[in-house]
Amino acid sequence: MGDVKQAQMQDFYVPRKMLQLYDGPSKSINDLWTLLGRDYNNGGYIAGTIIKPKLGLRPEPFAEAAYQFWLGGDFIKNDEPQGNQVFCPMKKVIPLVADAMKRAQDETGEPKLFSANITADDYHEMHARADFILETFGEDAPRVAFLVDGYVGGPGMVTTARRNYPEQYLHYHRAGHGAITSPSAVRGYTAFVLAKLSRLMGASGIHVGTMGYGKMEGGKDDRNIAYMIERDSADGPFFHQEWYGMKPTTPIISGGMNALRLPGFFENLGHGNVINTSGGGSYGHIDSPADGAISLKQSYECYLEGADPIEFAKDHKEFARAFESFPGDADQLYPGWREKLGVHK
Ligand code: CAP
Ligand code: MG
Repeated sequence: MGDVKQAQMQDFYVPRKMLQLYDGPSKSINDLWTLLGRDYNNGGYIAGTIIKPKLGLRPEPFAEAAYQFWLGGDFIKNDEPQGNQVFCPMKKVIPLVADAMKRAQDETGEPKLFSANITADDYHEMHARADFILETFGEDAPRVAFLVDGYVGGPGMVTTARRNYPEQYLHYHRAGHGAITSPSAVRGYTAFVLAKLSRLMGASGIHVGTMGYGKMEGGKDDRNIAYMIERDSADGPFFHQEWYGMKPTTPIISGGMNALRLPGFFENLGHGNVINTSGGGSYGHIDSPADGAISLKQSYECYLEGADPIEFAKDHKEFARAFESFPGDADQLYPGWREKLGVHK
């Protein structure tokens, strides 16, 4: 191997017989659409957030932040360090989040989804957390997804969750992956390879970055990552892959996103059948987290209608207020927005 200076896996192909040896996902975005009362095949955009700030929130403010977002949005995930912290023990916060979900569902008349971080340092602890969460959510347990930091925990942790909790949507969070997938790395494998592997392992959804529209590394062509995991037949950078009916893995779009960045993102991807989690993009909305959530949904409507975002903002208040909430983005993406929207500050 001394002759090999650098080696980076950029693609791989799985023949049909080998494909059958893998679990693949047990649940998909189609199941989430059903839970949300939407069309099974084409349920559209799922507006989500991540509870922010990442660290420091005690159980009560944490659950309050969840409630405030759910008044307008669909899906909440824990942030990666939010599993079981001394200042916010899982046993205290989870009952409060379950109660917040119930109250938000009662208040809005809409089903809500929570992706609970069960990542732990060992197998038994992960199970204990998963069981405690399902028991605590009770009748709402079907609306709970499990978030596993699959890069940190490794494929064994993902498969453990896949096989033991096949009724839950399995959310693959990839924190840390950049150490080997960054385009600046000279060895390892790419984010494309990571995503393709995750479908084999049985992830229901995995983060695929923001294709250049958010805060992380990435570019427009990364839409191929999404196509490979969501389609039954797709082209990778080198190989064509047929999935022979293996369930799809949802592209989860996250990292520095907000309502202003989404219309371009949808345009580039060509659809909006994704889960998007906008942390800062929701909690940073000038009016409220619920207004932040509504602004995200409106940006999807704007895209579907093919409307000009500034024109659309004129009769969609929450979306319009996103311009004032994220003025740096507004200046860059929509020059002249202040005059056109009559905002003079
Ligand atoms: C996003 C996020 C997600 C990243 C993960 C964060 O927060 O919670 O964990 O998106 O990266 O901690 O940065 P914001 P990726 O919405 O506030 O930016 O999706 O690329 O795997
Ligand atoms: Mg995070």
